[in-house]
Amino acid sequence: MNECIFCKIASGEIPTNYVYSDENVVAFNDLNPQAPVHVLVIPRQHYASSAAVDDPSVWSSLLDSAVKVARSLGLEEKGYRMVINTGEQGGQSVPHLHLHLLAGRNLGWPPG
Ligand code: DGP
Repeated sequence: MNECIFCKIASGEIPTNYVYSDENVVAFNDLNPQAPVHVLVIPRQHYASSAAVDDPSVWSSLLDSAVKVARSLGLEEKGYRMVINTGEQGGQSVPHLHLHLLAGRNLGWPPG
């Protein structure tokens, strides 16, 4: 966990411009954006993935924060997508729970 890149972003060890932050969550722009808006929302506490979450309040703070970010960026009218990749087949590459908030173009469905 000491080597977790998202823990370092959440703690401030890696300086990052937060789009949003509170006591439970930080949000910041994805390094490799897949849409004009691509924000990652993460809990400050380390969970390796969605499968590791054992406290329902993690979901309320994560989702509530993501909606706040969407509102603050004015995304409600045209819409947005929230994605949580989990595990190998889910396409997760960083083992710290994170929610992708994507917007700014028509997003295809189904995902690849
Ligand atoms: P996933 O594939 O769902 O685990 O998404 C991980 C995302 O994290 C991917 O879109 C790239 C992004 N990412 C990885 N390392 C960093 C980083 O150091 N800073 C930022 N801002 N984003 C990162």
